[in-house]
Amino acid sequence: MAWFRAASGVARLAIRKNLAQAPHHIARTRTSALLHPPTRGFHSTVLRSKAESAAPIPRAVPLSRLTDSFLDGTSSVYLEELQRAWEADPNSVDESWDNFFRNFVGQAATSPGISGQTIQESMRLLLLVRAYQVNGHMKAKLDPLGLEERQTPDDLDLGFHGFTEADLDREFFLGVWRMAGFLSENRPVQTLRGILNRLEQAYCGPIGYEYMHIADREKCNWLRDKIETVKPREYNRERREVILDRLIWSTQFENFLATKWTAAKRFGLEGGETLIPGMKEMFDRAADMGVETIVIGMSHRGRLNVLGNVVRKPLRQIFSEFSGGTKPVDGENGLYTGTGDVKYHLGTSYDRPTRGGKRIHLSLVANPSHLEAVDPVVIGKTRAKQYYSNDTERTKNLGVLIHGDGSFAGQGVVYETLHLSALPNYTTGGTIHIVVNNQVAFTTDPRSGRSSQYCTDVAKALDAPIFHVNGDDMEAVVHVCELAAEWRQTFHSDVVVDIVCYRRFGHNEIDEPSFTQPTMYQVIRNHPSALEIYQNKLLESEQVSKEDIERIQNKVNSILNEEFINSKDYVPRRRDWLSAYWTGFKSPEQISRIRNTGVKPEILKRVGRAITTLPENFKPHRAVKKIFEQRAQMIETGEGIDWAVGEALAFATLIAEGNHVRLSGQDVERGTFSHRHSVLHDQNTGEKYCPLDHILMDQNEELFTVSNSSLSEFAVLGFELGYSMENPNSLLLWEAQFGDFANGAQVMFDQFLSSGESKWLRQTGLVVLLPHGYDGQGPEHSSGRLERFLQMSDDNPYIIPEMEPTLRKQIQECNWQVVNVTTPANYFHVLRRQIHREFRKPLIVMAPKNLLRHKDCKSHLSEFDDLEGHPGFGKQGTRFKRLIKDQNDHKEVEEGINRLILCSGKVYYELDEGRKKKDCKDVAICRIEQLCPFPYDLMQRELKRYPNAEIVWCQEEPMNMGAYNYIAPRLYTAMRALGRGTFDDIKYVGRAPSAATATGFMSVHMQEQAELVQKAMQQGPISYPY
Ligand SMILES: Cc1ncc(C[n+]2csc(CCOP(=O)(O)OP(=O)(O)O)c2C)c(N)n1
Ligand SMILES: [Mg+2]
Repeated sequence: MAWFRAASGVARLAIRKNLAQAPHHIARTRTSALLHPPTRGFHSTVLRSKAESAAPIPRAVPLSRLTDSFLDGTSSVYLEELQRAWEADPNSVDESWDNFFRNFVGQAATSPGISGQTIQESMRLLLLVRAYQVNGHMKAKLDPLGLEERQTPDDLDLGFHGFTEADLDREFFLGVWRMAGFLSENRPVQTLRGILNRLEQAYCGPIGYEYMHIADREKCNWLRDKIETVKPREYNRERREVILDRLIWSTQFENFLATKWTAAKRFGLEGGETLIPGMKEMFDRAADMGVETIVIGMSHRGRLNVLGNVVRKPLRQIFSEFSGGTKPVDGENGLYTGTGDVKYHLGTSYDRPTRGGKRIHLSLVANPSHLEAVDPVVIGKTRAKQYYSNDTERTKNLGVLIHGDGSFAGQGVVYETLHLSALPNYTTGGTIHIVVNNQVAFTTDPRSGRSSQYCTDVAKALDAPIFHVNGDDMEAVVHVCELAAEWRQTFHSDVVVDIVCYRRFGHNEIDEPSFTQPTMYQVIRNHPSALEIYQNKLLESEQVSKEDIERIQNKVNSILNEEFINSKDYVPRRRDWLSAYWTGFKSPEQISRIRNTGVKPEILKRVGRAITTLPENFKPHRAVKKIFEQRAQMIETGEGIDWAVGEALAFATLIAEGNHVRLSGQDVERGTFSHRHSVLHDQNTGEKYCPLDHILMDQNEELFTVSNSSLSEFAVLGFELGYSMENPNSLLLWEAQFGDFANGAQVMFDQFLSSGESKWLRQTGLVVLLPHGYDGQGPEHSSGRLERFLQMSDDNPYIIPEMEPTLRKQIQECNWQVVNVTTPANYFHVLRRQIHREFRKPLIVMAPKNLLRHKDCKSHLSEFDDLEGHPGFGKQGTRFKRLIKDQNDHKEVEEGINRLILCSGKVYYELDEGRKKKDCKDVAICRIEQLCPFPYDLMQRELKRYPNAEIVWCQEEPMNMGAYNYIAPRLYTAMRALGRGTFDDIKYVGRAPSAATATGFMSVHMQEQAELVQKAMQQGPISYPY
């Protein structure tokens, strides 16, 4: 029977092909629209001439005299064969044919009034139903302004399927199908008019459903069942009053702000006010279905309304911010306010009671102006909440993103974020996306803003259902919002609600929209508000009286006025910028103790063994086995610890202390440079083994997470940033494949990482690893763009801050730390330092490439421990070394040193080798391991040590790159304070300024590298740059 299956497969393919061509029909119609003006509604289209129809219409032939196949209308053999096979064994044919024959054969003949129905008609009827399911949304009445020009696809025409008006009152046998929705009803015989009415009502009303792109049959059936219900949606009086109340709040809130602050920018929601009741109903439904916490991300439009009415930020606070901002009260300790941000960017979080009597925790994440950049941050934060609340099913913590139509279609990070949605280490069990689709982006029409039919089309790549809804239809908005919550809680995947609305005023309150959208705004001017429309509807239904409406309006008005009065004496509470997990953490104004980061030798040995031991039957790759044997040896002897082991020891010791460690980025499991091998693959079974999962007994699977990411920088970095902000007891790292690729995530650095604490008082200890170093790999893989991070550092180059260890707040007061570390032990300590302090600060690491295997880039295990007298042990104990002094045993003052070379990163090893080769005994080399904030104290210690030395900054980067421009003024400040010369006394050795980061020719690179080492070691004084 194989051929039957194959044949039916062909038939199925043909049907699918037909359906899949739907968009092409639309495209074709668009071109032909010039010849044939568009017709709307089915009555006019059924009368189209045959010549106008897009597909050939098969002739009707009774089943008994069938000579045509239903597809090409020429032969009955195929069907009869199929029927015979089915009669012999129903399982021998495809399920769809099984359904067909079971429903059709036998019954059609006996059903009254349908004796003339042909098998082709049955098939065409099914295709018609299908067409509505696939394309019905194209005919839905989505645009409140009625301005949208859309072509109705051909396959929604009766004529296209070979029916005429004469068939409308004929009864047709539809069959009883094993499929949810319309076709599953027990009404196998219906008139064509009845069938069409039902389809129009389900698919072409105020909601346009796009779901037939979803491959999963169960999901489609679930939706079909909800969409094709017999009874139209109805809310009872109580529900309607609640919805009305919420719509009044939403509308009055904007009106109130508009009257009190006429010229203030607030990016009002007018025209899209139904968003607020929609969101609230969505959250109530989500809470009914188990959601306890919602993390929200959104941009400017309606943000204040969401803050006030959904998240319930106190109105008095919002109003106080409008009247000039919430300044701190003088003298209150710890009331750090940072630089602040405009009111429509601030975030907040509150507990809100729900309709069902539960409480739900809502947080709106602070966001920058850069549209959609907050998306991955919200998702990362949601994922972190799931981890910390042990929400393994991901049903208690939900992420909700609100987008604009222009930005959803235009910003690439939307796509990058969507693609995280089903990845095991990034999924949050589905995000609900709401698009406030006001059909304009600033002054740009959709026709200039996107190439797709809908602004939401990008989500189709994900199999997410998309519900387009007319934003003027309050109850339709509520319906899809609830449906979205149900979908998310049922299928744990993304869903999109597209609220098609309009923007009543300009882009902001002082903008004139008629400059660019005159006709649209003529319509808008005369268009009633969603509230007026809903009030009229309720009055007509007689469920709500005029008095009821007035009562609610008066209540809302009086609360708004009361809050306005209260806002005048509003005193900000101590900023709760540190949520529960952050209790006890210090603000930049409070001194935080500097701690040691060395670890007891026995713990180092113990975790060292755990990370180098593999299960007995595990068969790693030969080369990996060798690496692990060498690692075990390093731990045993304490000799020659390399970069990867230093890093693994940092992770392992932090895990042993109960911290969560998560490293993500492209290919981080093995490591781009094949050095990390944090996940091993059994060469026989393919099974994976991650040694760092086995530090503790019964270690939680996620306590250590290392994960290869999708090939995105922007979204993945944003995700990790959001994740890191949830709980300080975690080391979160994002690694770029090569440092230069981090520029794809530049927005995250500019808008969040470098400035988030200052703008929004949110700390993060995120670590960013950027492979950097000049190895002759060409212009693209040499530079992590160190200069950019340094340029964004906010430490004042001309002021030396308090450097006394017990009073030092230098790092706390700086926006981030930038390091270029040169030893495995120092890398270990800088990572551990991220956790062992009472504040959190981003750490940018220029990560090495050739040092990963460099013979001299090794540390001894004693540099990691906390034993007095051991090499890492300084005055206070074992810590990260911000500056590494010359490795020759120099005394406190070395008058014989004629040159002090200051450098950072791997060039140190080349300089050291050059010095040895030339036996330059009068040259000292110091490594500045922490560039930002600048280690003034240690720098001055070294300057004093070498009173006669010429001071040289040596870097391998071109002069306009690397650390030179950052170091020079700070070094000068340090020198000036010691009376040690001027700016001109800082000699530069490095590459000349350049547009490209590096040469593409290996030979040129080698020559340049040799020259700079040679110059640094030259006999006479260095005259460059003059
Ligand atoms: C990445 C980015 N580019 C440009 C802007 C400037 N800008 C602010 S709002 C806006 C229009 C947004 O349109 P849409 O997404 O439809 O939202 P709406 O304002 O219509 O609600 C633009 C271009 C921005 N904030 N971010
Ligand atoms: Mg818009």
